[in-house]
Parts: sequence; structure tokens; C-alpha cells
Amino acid sequence: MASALRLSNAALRPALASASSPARSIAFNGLRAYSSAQPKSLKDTFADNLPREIEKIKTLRKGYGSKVVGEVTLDQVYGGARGIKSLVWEGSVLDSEEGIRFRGRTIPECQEVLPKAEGGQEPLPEGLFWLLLTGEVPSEAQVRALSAEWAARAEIPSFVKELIDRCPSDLHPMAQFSMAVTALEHESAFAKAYAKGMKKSEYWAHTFEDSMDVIAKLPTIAAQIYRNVYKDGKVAPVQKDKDYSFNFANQLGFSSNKDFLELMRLYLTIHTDHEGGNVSAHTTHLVGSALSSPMLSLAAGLNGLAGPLHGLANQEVLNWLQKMKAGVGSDLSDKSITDYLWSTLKSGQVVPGYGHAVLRKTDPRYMAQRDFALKHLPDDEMFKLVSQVYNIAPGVLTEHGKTKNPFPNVDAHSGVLLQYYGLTEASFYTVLFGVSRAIGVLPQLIIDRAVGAPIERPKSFSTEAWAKLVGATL
Ligand code: CMX
Repeated sequence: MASALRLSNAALRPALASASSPARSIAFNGLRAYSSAQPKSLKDTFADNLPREIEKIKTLRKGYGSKVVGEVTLDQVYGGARGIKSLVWEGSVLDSEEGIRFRGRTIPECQEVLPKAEGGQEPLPEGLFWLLLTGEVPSEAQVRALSAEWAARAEIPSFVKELIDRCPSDLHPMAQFSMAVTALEHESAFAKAYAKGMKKSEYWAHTFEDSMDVIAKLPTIAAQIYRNVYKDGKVAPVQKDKDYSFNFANQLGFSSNKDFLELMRLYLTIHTDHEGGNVSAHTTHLVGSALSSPMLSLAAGLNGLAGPLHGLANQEVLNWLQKMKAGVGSDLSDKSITDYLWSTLKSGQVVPGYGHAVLRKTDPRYMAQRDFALKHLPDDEMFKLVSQVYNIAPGVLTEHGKTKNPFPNVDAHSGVLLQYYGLTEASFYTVLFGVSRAIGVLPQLIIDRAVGAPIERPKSFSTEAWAKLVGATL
């Protein structure tokens, strides 16, 4: 940390200069603002702010480094580290009552201030990436330039496509996704520079380049998996003058519906980041702390996202709703839904899409999707069913008495929106979540490398050793 803290802007420049920025020179057709004057790039914005950010941490630690910030009980140790304050995560903070804020802004505020596609109403995820990394709301021109940069970097190496093509179609899409992201390691600028020998001050610029590359390539990878498993295996080429979500939807085969494009922009924005302690964010950060490349760090996080208690819940929710529909037939009365909820609970399963480790209210990400549904598909049968479950499940879960939060989370709603537009293959849903999550967790990895965050190594004890520590005789 100490050496990183001494960095100045001047020290950062060589790292910037050595890292290529392929999209800088490309023209972005049809867009106004920067044909004559290029807007300040994301990398330059981050580099210019970095000395100030490093100074803040230095001042905080110098003045308050020995301040006690919390107590830890034995229950927390055995209870999944719930509530233990031990991580630094700059992009977002999750309040148990209010929900997520990205750099201090709620989801509705982000919907308001972040740049949109022409004629669109939902924010572009490119803008949220910028906000998470720099703390600043980008201009429209800056976001258009980032769209162009990601489009320019979207092509995947042929061996990665071949790897995906060789997967059996019944290998879960998340396993294929994680494998392909791992294989991108082959392209890692960070790993190559580290092998040659580089200074700590150069870490972040290579991490930035890798993160930009990997985010840019994720839609092509995800679309290849989708088209191989469920369609004809053909993926449309990326259109260099279009935004990230348009290209992703187009590669999946869903670009003809403008509302689906808007859904994609909203979806990819709100699934990005949910502070640092959730499994996918924490894992990416932890693995990254060993200086594994952004590709390997992200792949580790994606493997965590693929668990049913985390991101896979979006797949589980749609399956659960469909099973409910098949089971109760045309009798979708409140009573039959209540009975179905109880049968799920009594069989020892969780109600997917409900509960949360931190939240104690309805997830604002659920509300953002509900608002979208009310606007675009108010009469859809499945949406009505989701709304009915929303009215009933909190009461049942409260009566059941186990979960600390009986309200829905983000995963309770997303599948129903996707199926409305024809993306019905629920086993693919977590891949969409993963594309978005990369946009949320990689900014912190860049920041970690820029501020010289150390390798993580919390202390563990055996049960016997804990007993000794608390004075218990077992
Ligand atoms: N249905 C039934 N039981 C539930 C429940 C639910 N939806 N949510 C929590 N519980 C149970 C827990 O399993 C736990 O039971 P045990 O004491 O028998 O182990 C008890 O209630 C207490 O759990 P908690 O402290 O309220 O919740 P946790 O922090 O342990 O777990 C979560 C949080 C999300 C894993 C849990 O609520 C859950 O399993 N929900 C369903 C799966 C889901 O929707 N996951 C997605 C979360 C969002 C995301 O990451 O994408």
C-alpha cells in the first residue's frame, strides 16, 4: 500500500501510454458530439482522479487507522460472516431498508441522470460502469465513446469460440460461460506484463485494459452459448455504431423489438453491483487480491453467481412459477397460491426470489422491473401471477417465521420480463446476470489495483480453537 500511496499523476502516465486503446481512433457514425472534439476518456478520467482518491485513503488511515469499527460475535463467525464489516467497496453501498445506491445514487436517480439510447428511457449500462469506476456521471458523448470502444473490442479469439462450440448442449450455460471467460486469460495484458515484470504503479492500467476487453467480449460469448444451445449456432456480427445492449440483444436474436432493447439496458444496469459482500462480488475481489488476471477473477465470481442461493435464483423463479401454474391449472386463486407456497416450504425448499442476506424491504431492483412491467406488459398473465405472489408470499414467509426478509429480491421478477419477449430459456438467465455483474465488479478490481489493495487473508480457527478463545468447554 505504501508505495502505491506515493503515486502521482506523472508516475501514472507511462502505464497509460503503454496500454493501447484501440477504439480511440474509430469513428462512431451518426453521433454528434465528438467528431470534432473527443470527450475525455474513461481511462484519463480515472487516472486524473486517482491521486486524489489515493490521498483520501492515506489521510483516512493516517488519522483513524487504529479506530475500532465493530465487534464480531461467535454467531457471526458461524453465520456466514453476516454483518461483519471488513471490506472496502467504492461503487455501491446497500442499505437494509432503502436498498442499493450506486456512488450515492438510487436506481431511479440513475435512471434519471445516466445517458440513454436515442429515443430511449432506460439508462445505458456503459454509463453505470463509468459512474462506478470514477464516481462521476458521464456525458452523453463519453458514454457513446465507451459504447464504441466496447464494440471495437467485442471479437473473441477463435479458440474461445471453438471451445464453446465443443461443449455438450446439456452443459449448463453458466459452466460454459465461466469456462470461456477463464480461457480469455490467454489474452490478458495484465498476466503478460506481470510475467515480464512490471511495477505496482502499472498494475491498474493493465487491469483496466483487460476489464474493458473482457466486458466487451462477454455478449459475444454469451450469445454464442445461447445460439448453440437453443438456436442455430449463428451469432450476428457486432455493429460498431450501436450500444452494448443493442448489440447483445441483436447477437441473441432479439433486436427487432424496441421494448426488449430497453429492457436489456435496464437489466444490464441494475444487475451490475450490489456492494462488495455478495458471493460474486466478494469472490472476484478475493481472487483478484492474489493478482490473478481480471479474466480469472471474474470467472471465479461467475462460478459463485451460478449458485441457486445467488444468481441462479432467477432461473429457479421462472421454473417455480411454471410448476405452480402447471400444478394448480386454471385455479390461480389466492388460496391455491398460498397452498403452493406452503408446499414449497414444507418440502424443505426455499421460495426462490424471496429473502436477502442484507435487505429487509422489497428490493428496489425488483421495483424497477415491476415498474417496467406495469408500463410495457401490464396484462401479461405471468406478470399478473408475479404480482399476485408478491401480495401473498411475504405473509406466508412471515408466518413460516424463518426468513429475516419476507420480501422479493431482484430475481423474483427478471425471468417473467424476459419470457414475455420470447427469451424463454430459463437456464440461460444467470448468464445475462453474469454479463451485467462483470460491469459492476470489475471497476472495483481496477480500483483495488490502483490503490494497491493487499492480498486478502482473514484469520480462521477450528471449533476447538474458537471454544478456547471464548472460554467454552466442549
Ligand atoms: N424461503 C424459505 N426459507 C428462507 C428463505 C426463502 N426465500 N429465505 C431465507 N430462508 C430461511 C433460510 O434458509 C434460513 O433457514 P435455516 O435457519 O433453516 O438455515 C432462515 O430463513 C434464515 O435465513 P436469512 O438469515 O433470512 O437469510 P440468509 O441471509 O441466510 O440467506 C438468501 C439469504 C437470499 C440466500 C435466502 O433468503 C434465500 O435462500 N432466498 C431464496 C433464494 C434467492 O432468492 N436467492 C437470490 C438472492 C439474490 C441474489 O443473490 O441474486
